[in-house]
Amino acid sequence: MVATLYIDGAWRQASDGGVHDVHSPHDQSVVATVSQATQADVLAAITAARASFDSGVFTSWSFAERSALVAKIADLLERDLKAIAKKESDDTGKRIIEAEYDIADVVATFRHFAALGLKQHDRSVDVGLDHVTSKIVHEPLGVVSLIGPWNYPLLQIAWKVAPALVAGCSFIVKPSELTPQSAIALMHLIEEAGTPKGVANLILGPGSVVGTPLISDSRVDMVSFTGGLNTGQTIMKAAVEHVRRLALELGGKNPHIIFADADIDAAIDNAVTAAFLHSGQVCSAGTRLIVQRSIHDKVVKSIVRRAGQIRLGGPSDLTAETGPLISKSHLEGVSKYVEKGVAEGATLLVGGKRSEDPAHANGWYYLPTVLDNCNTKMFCVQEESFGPVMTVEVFDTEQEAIALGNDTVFGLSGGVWSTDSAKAARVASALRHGTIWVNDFGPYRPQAEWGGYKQSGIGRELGEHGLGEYLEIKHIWTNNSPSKSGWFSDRGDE
Ligand code: TXE
Repeated sequence: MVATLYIDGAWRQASDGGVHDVHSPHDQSVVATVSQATQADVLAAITAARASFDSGVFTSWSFAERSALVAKIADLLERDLKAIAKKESDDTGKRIIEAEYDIADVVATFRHFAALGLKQHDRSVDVGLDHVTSKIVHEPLGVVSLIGPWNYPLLQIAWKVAPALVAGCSFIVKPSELTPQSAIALMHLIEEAGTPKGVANLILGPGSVVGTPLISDSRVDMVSFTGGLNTGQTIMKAAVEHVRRLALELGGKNPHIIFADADIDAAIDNAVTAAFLHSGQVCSAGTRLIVQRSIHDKVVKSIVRRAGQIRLGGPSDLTAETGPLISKSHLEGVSKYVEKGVAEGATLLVGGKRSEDPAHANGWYYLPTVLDNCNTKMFCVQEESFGPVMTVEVFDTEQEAIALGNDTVFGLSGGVWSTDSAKAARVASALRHGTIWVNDFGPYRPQAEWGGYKQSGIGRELGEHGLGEYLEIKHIWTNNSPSKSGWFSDRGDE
């Protein structure tokens, strides 16, 4: 019996007994078999979450008590870090060491929110009247659907689960159907830590089957989603009827600007990492290189050489530097994207095809690819490939660099390299993206907000705002010396 759905404090099989095999992107072997929920299971999970929220079983806990719970989950995650990383590596095909870094980030996320929950969030407002006490208080938002992607499966879910718990929400988590194992492991720890029954629920299955109730049921107060733009738009449409609150992280097409006065060696090295880390399956990947014309040839030549040297390999290949793409359909999508780029005039300098290494024959390996001579009218510059594909554009002036960096519907992140700190600061300020790195690319910390401008999303995760997404704000006005308002005349019984 496969019972990997967690509903109302119990591990259950799907109501129709349905299961789903998870395949390794490295060699297509079956790495796990998990339950595949039905819509009836989703409705049961929503019912459990709603009942637990409305009962007050968790909302009655203080922030400090819920913080202690989240800190305990962090301890348990730390205890099981290697085992969870192995599951995540199996599901995603990423190297074990990378998966271990990711789970360490999950622990840090839980610790951040546990600490944040201890801060005083409520405040008094001076309304200018001695007899009035005015207080702003924060309350749990309600029942939330938490839907995650496959690229950083547990981390993206942790950014939602940890603040939801600290806030006192009840929730239904749905990881990507491609990478469910680490979410199952997390739910076991949430249970072990002593979370009240019905607060945390886990649903597994494809969005096309289990997604609809999660995003449209009237009992769900908010959907927090990380994934593709199209799915985000579907979720927004579903939110209209009940004016449901949303938190969306929808990816990006992130400019990485290198000025001629940059520390070129460091910039090149970071540009390679920014574009090809996790084979480009990173929402903040620096896949749009925007380089000053005078250094274009030098920078691109070096990046092409470095890209051609990147070693691909599976989870246990100790020489590997990055892994496969997540699925066959994603590999096909990336291949078509590159073909389209070449057809619209880009120059293919390296990669542009599947790995021909026999060791990769059964996996979804795509070579690191550089497309030169690109411009903002091109599909390959405007659309996200979510694969190892760097496009190159050139600029002459600072204003041109800024204009190029902002010529996108997305706004998640960007980078700027220059030794002129005033210029770098001007560019950082002018770029309309949620995170800007100056002379760096990629690092983040759970203490700092993360999220997008424009079509990269709505709201922020992490930082302090990342908790605020799961809280309602209430103003309580108390008149300590009641008197008549005197607005309307009292004319007696006339
Ligand atoms: O995402 P989907 P996919 C981008 C990236 C990628 C593209 C598509 O460009 O190529 O999105 O990836 C669930 N109702 N990012 O197809 O489909 C789904 O089951 C409710 C960016 O994998 O959006 C999964 O759990 N849920 C990104 C989650 O949504 C639905 C990370 C994401 O899947 C649903 C991943 C529905 N109707 C991809 N349809 C980032 N921002 O980091 C699907 N889902």
